[in-house]
Amino acid sequence: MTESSQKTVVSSWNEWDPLKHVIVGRADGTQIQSPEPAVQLDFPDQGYPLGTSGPLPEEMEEKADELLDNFAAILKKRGIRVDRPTPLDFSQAINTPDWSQGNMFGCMPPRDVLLTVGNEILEAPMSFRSRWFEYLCYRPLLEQYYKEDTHFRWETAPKPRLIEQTYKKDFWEKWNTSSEEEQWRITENSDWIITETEPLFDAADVARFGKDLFVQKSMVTNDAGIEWLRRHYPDHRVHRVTYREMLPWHIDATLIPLRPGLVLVNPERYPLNKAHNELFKKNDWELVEAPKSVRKEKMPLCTCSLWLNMNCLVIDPKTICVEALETPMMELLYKYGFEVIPVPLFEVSPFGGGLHCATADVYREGVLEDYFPNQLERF
Ligand code: ABU
Repeated sequence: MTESSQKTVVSSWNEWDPLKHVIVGRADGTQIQSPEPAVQLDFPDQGYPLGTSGPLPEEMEEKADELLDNFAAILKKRGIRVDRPTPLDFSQAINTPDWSQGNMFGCMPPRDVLLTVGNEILEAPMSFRSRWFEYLCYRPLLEQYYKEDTHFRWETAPKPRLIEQTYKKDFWEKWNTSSEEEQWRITENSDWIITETEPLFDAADVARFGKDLFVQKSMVTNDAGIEWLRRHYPDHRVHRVTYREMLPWHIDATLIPLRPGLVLVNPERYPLNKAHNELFKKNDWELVEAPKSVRKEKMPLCTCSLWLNMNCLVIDPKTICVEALETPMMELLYKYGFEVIPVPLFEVSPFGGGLHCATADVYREGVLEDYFPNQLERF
């Protein structure tokens, strides 16, 4: 059967079951967002100092789209059905009754917006005003899946107000004038920009391990958001996790499940709760530390870290996509018996991430399983 003749099935319980259908993002029209409370973008050497906004340069966008098309072609060649979002005009200003925002962001990282758990795809709230309408890029696909798979549960989390009270007043001023010691103190208390006024989370702060979901509290995910997920998935165990990382956003360069019993961890971002590693060990999981990236410098206009070398896409428990120049990561994975598919994607990073970020699962063949039968109390 060719990938395009596959029947539409929405189902994915974890990050490693055989991938059959996926969404790959697009770089088209991505913007440096105009000022908003959730984020501070300051690229003075690249033409976008603090307070300025506008499109990423055309030649960067062309290259990123070429790489994303190539990634989609690699997946299709493996028999995986690939769909693509429909970009909006991200340069347009947007309004809700509560606020106005000068422009939007883009639709390169579907992983940030769409959370697939079983036969459900959930549209995440998002805490950036510039990303409030990003779900619209995926609506044509979700509408299609809804018609074609009668078991598909299409869900959206409560749309947040993102009003003044959603954000801590003067957070950035305090952060920018704090000593490094003080910044680590803020980090260890997870005292980030967003308040607990309303539930907020990005889908990319969730790592899926069957019955267990690890959800990171971060710059874009608050405790109210984690509690919302806990109530929304009553048959799952939702673990709130934090790591020693300044200004964290998204768990997928920190904790990457590779297959049952094997998880890739970031050696610099250790968990702040010791129950985290205890739970893995109590259930015979091996935690393997990621090597550093071969890159010494990030791409211009990039808000992601160099740890995107960890941001791999698992195709099945024996096969994995890794960024094409990241040979130390490939060598590590060879040692664990993986077939590695090298995929060039570094130039896509300014558009919102790496291989995992650039995708969202629609269908992985597999069922809900319990990989952590030995639980800890209060975690
Ligand atoms: N969206 C993944 C970004 C994580 C990181 O920059 O480390």
